[in-house]
Amino acid sequence: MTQNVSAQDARTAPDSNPVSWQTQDDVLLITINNPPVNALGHAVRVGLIAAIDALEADGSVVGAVLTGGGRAFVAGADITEFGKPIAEPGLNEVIDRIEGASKPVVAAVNGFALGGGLELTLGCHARIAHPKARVGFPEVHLGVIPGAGGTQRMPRLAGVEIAVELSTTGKPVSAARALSAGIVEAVDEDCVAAAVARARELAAAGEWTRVGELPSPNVPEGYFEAAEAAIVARSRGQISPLLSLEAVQGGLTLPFAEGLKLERDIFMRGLTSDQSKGLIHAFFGEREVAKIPGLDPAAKPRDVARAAVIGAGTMGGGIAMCFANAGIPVTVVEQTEEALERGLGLCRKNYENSAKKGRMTEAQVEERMALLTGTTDMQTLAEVDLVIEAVFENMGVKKDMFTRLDSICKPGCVLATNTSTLDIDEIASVTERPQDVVGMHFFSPANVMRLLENVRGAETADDVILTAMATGKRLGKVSVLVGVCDGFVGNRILHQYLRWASILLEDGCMPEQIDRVWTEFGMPMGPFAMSDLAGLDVGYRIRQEQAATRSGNERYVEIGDRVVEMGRLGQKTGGGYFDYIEGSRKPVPNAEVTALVLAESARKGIERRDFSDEEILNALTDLMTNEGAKILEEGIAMRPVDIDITYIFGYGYPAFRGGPMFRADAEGLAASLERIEAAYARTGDHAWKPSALLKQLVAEGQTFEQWSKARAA
Ligand code: 3H9
Repeated sequence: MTQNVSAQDARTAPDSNPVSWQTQDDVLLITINNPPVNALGHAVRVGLIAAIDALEADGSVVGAVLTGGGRAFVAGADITEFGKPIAEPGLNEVIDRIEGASKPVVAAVNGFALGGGLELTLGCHARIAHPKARVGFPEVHLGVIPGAGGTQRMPRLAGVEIAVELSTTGKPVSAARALSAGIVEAVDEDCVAAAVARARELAAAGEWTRVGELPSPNVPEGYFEAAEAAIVARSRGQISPLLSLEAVQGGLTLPFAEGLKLERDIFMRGLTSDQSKGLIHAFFGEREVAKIPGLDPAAKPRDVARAAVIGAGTMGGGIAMCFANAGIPVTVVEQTEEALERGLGLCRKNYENSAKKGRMTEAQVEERMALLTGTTDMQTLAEVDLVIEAVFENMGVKKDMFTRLDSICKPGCVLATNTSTLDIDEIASVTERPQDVVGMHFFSPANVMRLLENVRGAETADDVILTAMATGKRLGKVSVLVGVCDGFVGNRILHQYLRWASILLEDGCMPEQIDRVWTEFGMPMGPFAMSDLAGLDVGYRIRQEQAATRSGNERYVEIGDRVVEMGRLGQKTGGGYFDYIEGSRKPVPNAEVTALVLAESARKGIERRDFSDEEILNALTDLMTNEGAKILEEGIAMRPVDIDITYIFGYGYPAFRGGPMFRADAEGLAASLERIEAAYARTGDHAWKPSALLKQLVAEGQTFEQWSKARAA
């Protein structure tokens, strides 16, 4: 017997058939088929209720197995339904029906069971996972908490520690870990067959566990205080992890039904928060940036079976590791054997450190190293499908390199540059194939940072753009496509607020105040600690080179140069703007730097004044808004969401604020423009020249998002 929900549910018969069931002798096999990830949308919930009705009605079956079609069990609630009125039945009602069924229901967790998907398994009477399954509560990443009993059932089933870990970090765990934690009772390659057998066993025994009826576990004294302190320390102002903790803790002393009510209230607090709106924007934005409007629909990414990276420095080595990590053979080219040995040695050291920390096995270290081939012979590049140049940031050097690549690489090979500032079109102009040239700007450390800024030149072919985007995906990156300008999207905006942070120093602030404001906002570090981490000498050298041509009209702050001349180059020399106590990355104010800041203001005859934290935050974020708007009006970024995702994944911008453009919309563009215009009138500085787009949007009463949607329509 095979049936589908649409044929039989009276409440609202959906058009599609996302839940089907069939008998396997005396067990009903219920399958959720709602591609791509089996989210628990309304039709699925209706279908599940109908399936349980069928289980109850069919006297020939003794129990049921619940599984997912495709690669997912269930990825959770349907996030597109968030914020809309809930169409009955809700997920709690579905889980309640399963848990209260008169016959046992066993979950065969065939793939990822996330959020509501994991909660659905907790309503079942036993869980058996495929070895590749992953389970977790990622709700915190959307600004909410598990809202269908997860914070109440998980502690009862597997204990408070794992419930708190899953629901406050949002990180999924493997089937093996789920087994050892007691979340699933077995792991089996054929989890469906094992679940069928288990359902029969439970039916024969005539008893099974309803997790909601288990007693609350005991918790060691002081556990929640310690957990709260740890969450506050790592979540940088994000509230959802604390909300999850509150739900777990609150439920322990309540009857189960009361615990569910508490969880629901806290879930709604999360869902109606601004943070949740920002996080949901970031979730969909991460996926939207992969979609490139306007490309030839027939264009397909080119095959990349073998890649090469030129330069085995920190950047080149990191990029090469990204390829090895993705299982793609990669050739690393250097000028000398020594440089090659040093570079590959660093890659090995990096992998071995990961192995020491238990993040990979020794065998995996060797597997990855085997994918990295070093050479000093450029001719070997004739065989590769994609080359990424990561040599010294100098136009002459890059042009020379691209001339050589043009003569060596096979037709159709993608020629990419990792430049962070230089004009891709000028680089492409030295080749006979500018259509094959593209920017692939990795962020340091390249093997860690998620962002990949792909840069489209004037002549870059559509299939080359798609190759850069697809390669980014294979490397596990979030790729954003941008256009050519100085600094592209990320560093162009960064330059504006770093420069202004220095001006604020001269006008009355100290590095520690500005950095504190920025970290309290949710950034991982302030502008000065970030400069110290990157090293102050590179910027210094560039500024020295630019000195002769610098416009006298641009305000130039010399504090950074003086810090370097004191021998303070940043963390690598033990200090820069700040001191760093050995073994710690925590910045500590330095008395000499404080004196230097005061002396520089005095030397320029500036009367220092106090700045409120709000003034500092407004200055830095208004500059981001204004520069972001200029980037949009020039077409360098296609959509505001491209800027948001660039900042979240490349610069650690707090995802709960949705990104700089999303936040600007939420805070109100009119107020921001008013401050920008006032700053421009006061300073005349080009950074504050109001963006024409920003002025237009304020005049029309529109947001960036509305403008973007209207253009896409
Ligand atoms: C929850 O469960 C709340 C409950 O506790 C309580 C409720 C009362 N809904 O990421 P991909 C789309 S909260 C709707 O590229 P992958 C996604 O937008 C939920 N859509 O695939 C994309 O669409 P498009 C807790 C969803 O293989 C497409 O599916 N769960 C959902 O790289 C493919 O996605 C989560 O937070 C969804 N839940 O990764 C899990 N999930 O093609 C969120 C995905 O149009 N999901 N889509 O761009 C994920 O983490 C990943 O999608 C997953 C697959 C790991 C599952």
